[in-house]
Amino acid sequence: GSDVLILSRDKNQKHASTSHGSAFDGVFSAPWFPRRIDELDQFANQILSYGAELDSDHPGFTDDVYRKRRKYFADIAFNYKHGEDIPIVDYTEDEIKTWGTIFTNLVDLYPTHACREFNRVFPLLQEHCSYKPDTIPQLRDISNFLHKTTGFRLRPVAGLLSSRDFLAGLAFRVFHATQYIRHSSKPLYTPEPDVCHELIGHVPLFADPAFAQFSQEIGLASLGAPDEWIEKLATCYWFTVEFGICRQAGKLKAYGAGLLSSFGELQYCLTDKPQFKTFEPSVTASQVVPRRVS
Ligand code: NLE
Ligand code: FE2
Repeated sequence: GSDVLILSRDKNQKHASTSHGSAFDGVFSAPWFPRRIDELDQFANQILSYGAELDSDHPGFTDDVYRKRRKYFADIAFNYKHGEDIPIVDYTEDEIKTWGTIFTNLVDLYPTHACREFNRVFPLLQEHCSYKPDTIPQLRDISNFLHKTTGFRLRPVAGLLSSRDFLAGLAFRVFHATQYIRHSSKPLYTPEPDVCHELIGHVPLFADPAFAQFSQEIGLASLGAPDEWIEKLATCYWFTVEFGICRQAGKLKAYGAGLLSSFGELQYCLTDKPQFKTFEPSVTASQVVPRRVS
């Protein structure tokens, strides 16, 4: 299973020591990384920014109701421990309306714009997981669905994680997901992840066995890796899982979650305006990311 990684461990130390066998008879020092799935709990208090601290250019910056709401979601995630049921949230009418706008616009584009794997899973989510315009599905239900399908699980996250922590989650088939929704003034595009991005953009492909495997492998490669490698893996992740486009039956199709959850981007990405580059891990890894929001 993916819950436990069996390696020698040296607890409570920033750098874990891993003894190597004959060829290298010394102690190799690597950055600390979780060996067990419940050690992911430690990431909760080392997030880069907390949910309620919005930048001044955020559409919800001057909206007190929205800020309170963000704080509420951040607290849920902050207090969450591995193995607990993810708390069920009562979304407000306003929030459901935002979800509905996004959902309705996107479903019309999927037959022509989304990759085949996405289109295969999406109807299952509509059928079994309340994917519809008037309900925001609960992370708890989706996590259970994914766990039965590919062993992936969701874990609520209070803010931005470092790339290192985020990728380490994937090694255990854990996807850190936000639970709040974007501000209602800008439904069709947000630069930061929200519940729509996670559930509509990411979840369908985490239910695909090959994609789930690929995602876990990026995570495994990250464990204990030096910072420069983390940066490269995160960049590969960005240009595939987040913004990847593939060719199927001679046509370009989106499979990146950042495209699949944004009406504006999904339309734009298959026009002749964006610059397309072939995925070559060693080259892509060094590509400059214009703006990164994890
Ligand atoms: N642009 C995406 C959306 O509007 O859903 C979110 C991208 C998060 C990396
Ligand atoms: Fe994402």
